[in-house]
Amino acid sequence: MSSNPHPVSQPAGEASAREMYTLLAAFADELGRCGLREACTSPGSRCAPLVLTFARDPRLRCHSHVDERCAGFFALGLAKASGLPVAVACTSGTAVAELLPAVVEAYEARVPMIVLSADRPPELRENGAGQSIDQIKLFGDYAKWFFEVGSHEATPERVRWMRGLACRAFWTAIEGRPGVVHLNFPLREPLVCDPPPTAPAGGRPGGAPLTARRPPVADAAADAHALDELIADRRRGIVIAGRHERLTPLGHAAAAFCTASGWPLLADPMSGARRGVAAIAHYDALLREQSFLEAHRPEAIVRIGDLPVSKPLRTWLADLTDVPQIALDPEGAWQDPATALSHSLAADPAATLNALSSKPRAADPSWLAGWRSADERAAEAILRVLDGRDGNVLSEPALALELGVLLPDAATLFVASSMPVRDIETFWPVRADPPRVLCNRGANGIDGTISSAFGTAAAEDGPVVLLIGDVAFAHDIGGLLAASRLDLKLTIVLVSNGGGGIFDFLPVSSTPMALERDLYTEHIATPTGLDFANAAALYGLTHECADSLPALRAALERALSQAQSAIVEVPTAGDRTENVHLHRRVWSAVSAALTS
Ligand SMILES: Cc1ncc(C[n+]2csc(CCOP(=O)(O)OP(=O)(O)O)c2C)c(N)n1
Ligand SMILES: [Mg+2]
Repeated sequence: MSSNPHPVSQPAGEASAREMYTLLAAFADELGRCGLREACTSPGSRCAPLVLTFARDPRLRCHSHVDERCAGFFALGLAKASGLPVAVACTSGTAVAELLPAVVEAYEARVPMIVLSADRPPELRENGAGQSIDQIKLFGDYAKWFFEVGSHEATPERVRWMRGLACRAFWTAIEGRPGVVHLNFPLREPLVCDPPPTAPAGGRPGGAPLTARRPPVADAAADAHALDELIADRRRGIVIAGRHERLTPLGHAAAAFCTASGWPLLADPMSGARRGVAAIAHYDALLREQSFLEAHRPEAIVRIGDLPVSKPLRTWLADLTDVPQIALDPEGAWQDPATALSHSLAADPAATLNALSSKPRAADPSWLAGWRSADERAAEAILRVLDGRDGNVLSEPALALELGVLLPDAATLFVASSMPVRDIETFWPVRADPPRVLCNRGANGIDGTISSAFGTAAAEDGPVVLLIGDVAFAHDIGGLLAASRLDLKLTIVLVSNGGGGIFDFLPVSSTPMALERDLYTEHIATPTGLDFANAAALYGLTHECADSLPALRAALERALSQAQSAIVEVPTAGDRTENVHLHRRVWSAVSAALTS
């Protein structure tokens, strides 16, 4: 050790451990100065210096996880909900690889995360030393930035460099197109240091970061002007709003712009914009009716957030290539599989729409009125179909609709991929101030959903409810451990429909090659056969079944008012195909209502 900040009498190993802990303490301290508030840890020996340093920093809340895959998805849910990067520290070997699915989702959904992997030092790599794999650039291009940190002496210069590294990691994760930064830390034994170094030196006075970074500031007036030039003479326009989980006032801005312009607002609940008088809730059903499409051709389309999930909406947009379609896409997400966009503006959507709302625009009142009247007819048709069923059966569409009515404004709904996210889009009503809706929709995986919802629960002040299918639930059943280990409160509404109900909508469910020996059920639908009450008992959640609307209302009320996490199981398993028929009856009823 060259610049010796410690007594010479200290054994070499102990001194090097002290230097390692000093550097890590500076790193964690600097992340805290930049604004990091949350970190996830997972166990191990090699990662102990990282994990203990983070856990000892008073500014950071550290959430301990047994399973790195759960830790990754928990961090993702927390980062989505808070809008801030979350750090995830793990040990060497396959532990790091367990983070891959969450890293992929964070890349696709543009969520900031900082992965800190412990590694063996170079002399213990590729030579049979235990628990050592090649961790260099393990996530490939799914990480925005990879850096091999190396091992260093804790000279004042290196402590300063370590602080600078923390700043760069934090700002890189959050700015531009947010995503994952991966830093790999070779850590040499001994891995403990008692007593550990206390206040790390070299921080700026007043708790300021070493390097404060200012992101580019959008010029909302100029962006609004650019958008206005493109849509100025178009009175029959439409705004399409898809997944936008950032903490921005986009929902209000889109609603205000559409109200002022007389433009219908086709908003997925994940956009936060299904609100206000211009919101059209049932576009998925409306756009299945050909005569409606022909009579409601827009002159311009403004797209914000990701593309909504609805297939009829996507098909419609793909067919409207001769209509100007303008995306407000500040993060360069390029949500355009049909190459239908005519313009993509790197403009902040909320600020741009707000700036434009104040400018009077010529509206065509009959345009919005036509959409609204169709939406009202669709809503009535849907209610007639759902009410016309046996009142004791709680269908999947009725459940989605009911959650849209029952959940308090302050709640957050985390929705799983598969039918939950689709049913919420199709049946969720327009509300004045709707609950926040989140979903792992970057890569459409059903993995890690319970963990992501618990991560969201760690960030939100209001109640958090998860709507999830039985296969997705089984996939991440270990995520339930967060309820007791982290003392978090989540209300899980579990749709128990005997496997992947989504596949019953697809040709694979009726093709002879899959029906032979019922290969379809065993290999595609994959019913789990689990008694979910046992899962609740094992992980310390309450469990009850709700098989009617009144039972659901009562069970939800109990679950939301208790301190413990809960599973409210909705068993619709009787016949998965009945769910398909019900959806088809809904779509036909809406078509009939539009054409009568
Ligand atoms: C990690 C991952 N594995 C597989 C899939 C393919 N997949 C899509 S939906 C689905 C079934 C989900 O079933 P469930 O959670 O019960 O929801 P339901 O279809 O019944 O609404 C599967 C396996 C996926 N999206 N992600
Ligand atoms: Mg299912």
